[in-house]
Amino acid sequence: MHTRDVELGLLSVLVALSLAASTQLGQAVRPQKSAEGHAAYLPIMRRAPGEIYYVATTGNNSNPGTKSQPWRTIQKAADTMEAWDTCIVVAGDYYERVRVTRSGTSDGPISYVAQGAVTMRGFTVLADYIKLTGFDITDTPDDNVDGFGIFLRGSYCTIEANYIHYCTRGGMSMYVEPHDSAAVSNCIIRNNRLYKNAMAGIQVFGRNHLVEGNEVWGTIQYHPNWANPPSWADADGITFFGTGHTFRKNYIHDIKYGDEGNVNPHIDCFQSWGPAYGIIFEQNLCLNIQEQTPSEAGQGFMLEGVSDLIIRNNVIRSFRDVQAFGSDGLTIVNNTFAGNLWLDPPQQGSIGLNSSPHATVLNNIFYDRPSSYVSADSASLQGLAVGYNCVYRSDGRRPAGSPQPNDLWRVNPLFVNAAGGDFHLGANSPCIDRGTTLALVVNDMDGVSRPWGPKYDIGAYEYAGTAGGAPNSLYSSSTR
Ligand SMILES: [Ca+2]
Ligand SMILES: [Ca+2]
Repeated sequence: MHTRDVELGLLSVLVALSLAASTQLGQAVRPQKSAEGHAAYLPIMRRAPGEIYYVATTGNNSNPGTKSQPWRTIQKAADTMEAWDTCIVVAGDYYERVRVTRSGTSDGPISYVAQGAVTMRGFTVLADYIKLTGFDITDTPDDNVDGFGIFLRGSYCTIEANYIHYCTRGGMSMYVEPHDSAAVSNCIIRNNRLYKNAMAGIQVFGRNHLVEGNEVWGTIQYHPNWANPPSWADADGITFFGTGHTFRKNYIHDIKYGDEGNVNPHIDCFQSWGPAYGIIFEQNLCLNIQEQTPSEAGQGFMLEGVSDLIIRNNVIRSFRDVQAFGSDGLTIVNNTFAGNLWLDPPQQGSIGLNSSPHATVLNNIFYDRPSSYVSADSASLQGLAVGYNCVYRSDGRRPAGSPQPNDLWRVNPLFVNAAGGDFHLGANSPCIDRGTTLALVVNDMDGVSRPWGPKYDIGAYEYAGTAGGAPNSLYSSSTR
């Protein structure tokens, strides 16, 4: 994944450089699409990796697609472009749904770039090595495929910096059968904003995707333009299936009970009903601290039939943090779970394990959790490792449940500003250097290396003296 990041970063540079080149230059030095080694072309490709086409609302599809004579539709570009090519879509309202069926190559993706505010009805991508950047997508049709802002069935695609809102079926879906099929793999979903879409901001299927830096809020169960919705629709942040994914630095917030269409939305920041296995969640911020009724309340993770998940360095604010049913091997380490005492009386534990053995719950802070911090049925006691957690109620009352080995039980973690939502550890926090060493936790919510000082801290943030403690600027709320 890291190697691929570097490669894609290089390609981004190549595309950026190509934007400065004239179309004529691009034509003159276009690399051959043969089986020959591409290394020999690198010096040329750095100047112009492919055609640069233009689309504008003032254009015409009989034009050559140059800057001075642009095409009228993005679909024309989709039906024309080949590997290495880029289309620049000039600002305007296109009101078209684009179907992408032509693939790029590993070293020459096909790129669609919005230049300014480009409003359109989204993409159905049935191809590999595609990049979509910067589109404003809404008003999708009432359709199980085209109803998503972006429907993606392909591999090695990059979906970046798009604003996808109020779409009839959901913000984005990578649906595939079986859910862990390699036919949809190795994509990057980064820095998109997904507002008020049906069911979920992002639905992830397939293998080995990186889902990073996205903001999801305002999801609704039922879109008014969805004629016959199923009875099982929820309003969630991200739903996930498949294997090998990393979910990092996503910000999920303000999916609300009582919003339009939210009757019984079962709101979770992350949900899966499997299969889903071998997946990492890190540095995400989930704000879902609300309840409709005592049994219908916001959750961090709702898991069923999943295995081998790593949940580390996240800040989760919800009614119940991780609810697991029929799952195996959940590793929940170095998170900060901050609840709210008005959510009394409690339901099941903050971490609720039902027929879910081999769980690990270490180095977490449970702050103002009215329920037991871990609740495990007899089947879930098998292989359960729990301890080194900090558990505290700000009203001074004894938390439900009982302390586990090496816990800081009824010890105030002394956050920088809990009331203001800043859960960095203050300089005098008793959680500093009180965690256990965990090989699979190498940094913290901010990316600070662990351990700072002699030992691991408890919670999502490692105290790093003057080097740390600043509010996390990654998560600034949208102004929509
Ligand atoms: Ca849900
Ligand atoms: Ca430390």
